[in-house]
Amino acid sequence: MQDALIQLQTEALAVFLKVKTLDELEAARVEYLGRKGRLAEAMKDLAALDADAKREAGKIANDVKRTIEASFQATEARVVAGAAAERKAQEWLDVSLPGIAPAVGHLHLTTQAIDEISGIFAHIGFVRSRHPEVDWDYYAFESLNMPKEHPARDEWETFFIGDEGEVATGEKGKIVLTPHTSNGQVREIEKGELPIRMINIGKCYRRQASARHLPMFHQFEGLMVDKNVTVTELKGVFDYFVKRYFGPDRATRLRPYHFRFTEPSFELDISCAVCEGTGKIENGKCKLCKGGWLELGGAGMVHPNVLKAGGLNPDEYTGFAFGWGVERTMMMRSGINIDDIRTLYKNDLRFLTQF
Ligand code: FA5
Repeated sequence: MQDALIQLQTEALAVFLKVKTLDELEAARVEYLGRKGRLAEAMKDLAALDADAKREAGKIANDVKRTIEASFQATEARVVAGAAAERKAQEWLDVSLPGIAPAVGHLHLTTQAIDEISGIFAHIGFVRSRHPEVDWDYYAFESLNMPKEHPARDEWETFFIGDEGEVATGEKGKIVLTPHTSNGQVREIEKGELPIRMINIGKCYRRQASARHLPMFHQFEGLMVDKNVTVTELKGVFDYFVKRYFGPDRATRLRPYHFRFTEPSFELDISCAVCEGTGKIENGKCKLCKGGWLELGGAGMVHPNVLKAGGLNPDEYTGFAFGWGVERTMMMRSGINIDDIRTLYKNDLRFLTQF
């Protein structure tokens, strides 16, 4: 019995000496000092001894227990101190070293342009509004004087939302990804808060992809509706915007055009900065423009049928609207010289970090 106890002690001390982690320590404690551990097992054998032998062996057993417990405590102190030292070494930080500057990004150039454009219109009282980018074709076409099946709709190369080949329909017709921000016109008029000075900037989608076309792009749509609004106000707002955004030397002109939802309709041109509106450069024709003018976008006086669709009496109210592409407008000003408009959205940092 005594030999067995001494043997157990020798073994336990050797095991504790080898312990390196808290997990190993716990396993060794359970093995030797646990309620069902080796020492507890050995103590059970005491019961079978006679009184003298029991007293003698009991004394030895208590000594062995104290020795193993002392070894456990010393090991625990050693392992805890070792773990702390290791953590300290790992977490050590030289605060005197120069820092690593995090890479700071910036807003995408389209977002910068949107902020600037809305700021310019805010100065003349145009309030930024938001209208759905997924909408019923009623707002994208029908309310804009383009009845169902009207061929004018074709120009908008529209994406329809569908489910397994079936075009989804709702309360007000088929569901489309808005091909222009003009869907906001009747939605804004329907609010019934007059006069209206709205600037609606949003994403538009068309089934187009080329060096000059993006399948997803942005437009900014202006709408002014009040009593006695005329083409003069349209021209004034256009002039104001062009001088603020492109510079005080740029001239503007309206060119007759056709849209179903404006009457009369115009294309708006601005004078070319390269040839200063002359169409000529030193050794010939200006390559950037057509005869001194660059096309910015469409506009016109809101068609009476559109005012009616929004619940207004066209004999009482008039208005103008315009809708221009953010990306094209921004590229025209900055002179960003890219041969493919899709470069804007390729997420190539070599391009984006330049702006
Ligand atoms: C329209 O979308 C009319 N809703 C504009 C309008 C509004 C007219 C209000 C009258 C009154 P248009 O299809 O021409 O018109 O598009 C307007 C502008 O959006 C274009 O001049 C161009 O700058 C931009 N744009 C059109 N399609 C694309 C495209 N796929 N990628 C990039 N820009 C585009």
